Amino acid sequence: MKKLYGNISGLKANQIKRLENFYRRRIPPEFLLTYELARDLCRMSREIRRQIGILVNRRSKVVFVIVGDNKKIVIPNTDEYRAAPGRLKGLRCIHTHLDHAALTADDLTDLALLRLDMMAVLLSTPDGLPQKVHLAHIMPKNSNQRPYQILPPLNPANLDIDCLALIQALEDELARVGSTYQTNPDSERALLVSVSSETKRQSEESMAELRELALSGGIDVIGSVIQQKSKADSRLLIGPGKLQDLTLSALQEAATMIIFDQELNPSQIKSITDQIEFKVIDRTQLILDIFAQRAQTREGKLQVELAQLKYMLPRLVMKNTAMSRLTGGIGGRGPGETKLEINRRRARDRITRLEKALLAVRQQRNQQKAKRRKNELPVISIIGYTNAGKSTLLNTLTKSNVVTESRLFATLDPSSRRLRFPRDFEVIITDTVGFIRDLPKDLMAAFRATLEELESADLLLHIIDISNPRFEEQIKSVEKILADLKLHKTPTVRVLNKIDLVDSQTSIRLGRQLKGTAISAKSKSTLRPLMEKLENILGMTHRMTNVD
Ligand SMILES: Nc1nc2c(ncn2[C@@H]2O[C@H](COP(=O)(O)OP(=O)(O)OP(=O)(O)O)[C@@H](O)[C@H]2O)c(=O)[nH]1
Ligand SMILES: [Mg+2]
Repeated sequence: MKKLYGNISGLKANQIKRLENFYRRRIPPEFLLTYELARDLCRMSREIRRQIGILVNRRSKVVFVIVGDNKKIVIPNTDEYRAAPGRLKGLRCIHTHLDHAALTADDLTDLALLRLDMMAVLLSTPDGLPQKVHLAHIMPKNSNQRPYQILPPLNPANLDIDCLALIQALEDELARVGSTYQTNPDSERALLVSVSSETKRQSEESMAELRELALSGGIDVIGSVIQQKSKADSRLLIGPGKLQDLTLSALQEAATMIIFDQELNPSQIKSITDQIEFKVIDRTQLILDIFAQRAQTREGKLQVELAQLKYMLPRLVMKNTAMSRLTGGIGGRGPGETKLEINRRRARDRITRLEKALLAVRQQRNQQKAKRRKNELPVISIIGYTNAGKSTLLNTLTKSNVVTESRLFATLDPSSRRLRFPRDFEVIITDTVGFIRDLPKDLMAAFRATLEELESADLLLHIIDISNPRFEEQIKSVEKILADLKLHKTPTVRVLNKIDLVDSQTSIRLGRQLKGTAISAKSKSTLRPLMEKLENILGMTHRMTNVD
C-alpha cells in the first residue's frame, strides 16, 4: 500500500487505513471523480477536520493521498512526474475545503506553478455530503490573456465531464502554441527575469545585456519581465504572485527555462525551484556556461570547469531535486553533465585535481613568458568590454584571423602576434578575453592567471564600442576590473571603435570628451592616427630602455 502524505499525526489507525484505501479507488476516464469518491472524501475530511487531497494521473489512478490541516494541504514533491516544456503535469488535484471558499489564490498558484492538469475543490455540507465542485485549468495563451479558467461550479451528481478528453485537448492546444514558436527544437527557450531596486533604465539596460548573453549562449529568448522592488524579498527575491505570473507566461510561451539577471543565492534558488517546475539559472551561471561552450585550450577548459564547480559547490548543500534543475545548466554542459549524481565530496575532489592540473599548465606558460621576456619586445595588450572589437583590431593590425563574432565572449583564450611598426621596431600584441559588468567572482578567480598576463603588458589598448548605447557603463566596468587587477597604473590608450556606425560629429565629440583615438577596427585606413600614437609612446619607452 502506498503511504499517505502530509499531516497524519494524531489520526486513529482505522482512519489511516480508510485514507490508504483511497489509493484503491478507480475513476472512469470521463469522470473528474465519481460521486461515491467525492462523498467519501467529504465525509472523511469532516470526520478528521482536515483537508484531504488526491492527485490523479492520466490513467485515472490515485497516485497521491494527502492530508492537510483545516485550512490547507501541501502538495508533496511530484518531480517524478516532470512535465515536458509546453505540457501539463499529467496529474490533477482534487481536494476538500472545510469552509465554503471556492478555489483560493493558493489553489490557483499550485495549479499554475506545478502545471497541474486541473485543480478541483470539493465543498460539503456540515454532515459531509458533497455540495459543489469548483474546477479550474490552465489556459493556453489567448487574446484576453487570462492565464487560467475557472469553470462554472459542478453539481456532484454530474461529474461526467469528459475529463481526459478535456485535458488532452488543453494540452494539444498548449503544445500547438509552443511549436509555432519553436525555431530549433534543440535550443532552450528562456524567459528572462530581473528583480531589482535599480532605476528602470538601469534594469532595462542590464536586461538588454542579459538578452545578448542568452543569444550568445545559443538560447532563444521568448520574453522578459522586469520587477522593480524597493527592497528585494531576501528569501524569494521575487514575490509569490509575480512568480506565479512568471510561471504562467513561461508555460504559455513554451519556455524551457527561466534566467534571472540577479545572482541567486543557494536559499533563493531552493525556494524558487521548490515552487516552480522550470529550470532556473542566473546570469552568473549563464556566463559560466558560455565560457564552457567557448573554451578551446586545455587551460581555458580547466579554468571554466573550476569556476563552474566552485559556483555549484555551496548550492549542492541541499540534497533536493532543485539540484537537478540547477546543475543542468543550459543544455547540461560542463560539470552539469553529471547532474544528479554529483555530490559535494566528488565536487571537492574534482576541484583539487583541477587546481593541480592548472598549476602545471601555468608553470609551463610562465617558462614561455620568461623566454619572451628575454626577447625584450614591448607588449601591447588589447582589452575592453566583450564584443567591443578587440579581435577585429588584432586581425586588421597583424593580418591574422583570430575568431571575431558578433557574440559576447567570442574570444576566451588569449592570442599573441608580432606587430611591426613603420619606424622599424616590433612589439608583441595580445588579444584577451572580454570584460563584462559584474564578472562572476569565481570566473575572475579562475581567469586570474590569464588576466595576470596583462601585468606584463607595457601598454593597454582599451577598446570602446561607441556604437553601443551602454558604452559609458562599459568603460566604468572595464576600469573597475583593471583596478581590481591592480592594472590601473599601466599606461592605457583609449580607442573608440566602430566609428563607421556613428555620425562623424559624434565620434569627434566623443574623441575629445573621452580623450581617445577614434578608429574602425574593420578598416585599415582608419588606423593610422592610432599607429602613430602607439609609435610615439612605445618609441619613447623603447629608446629609454635602450639607453639603460
Ligand atoms: N561596424 C563595425 N563592426 C565592427 C568593428 N569592429 C568590430 N566589429 C564587429 O563587432 C563584433 C565583435 O568583434 P570582435 O572583434 O569579435 O570583438 P571582441 O572584442 O574580440 O569580442 P569578444 O572576444 O567577444 O570579447 C564583430 O561582429 C565585428 O565584426 C567596426 O569597426 N565597425
Ligand atoms: Mg575577441
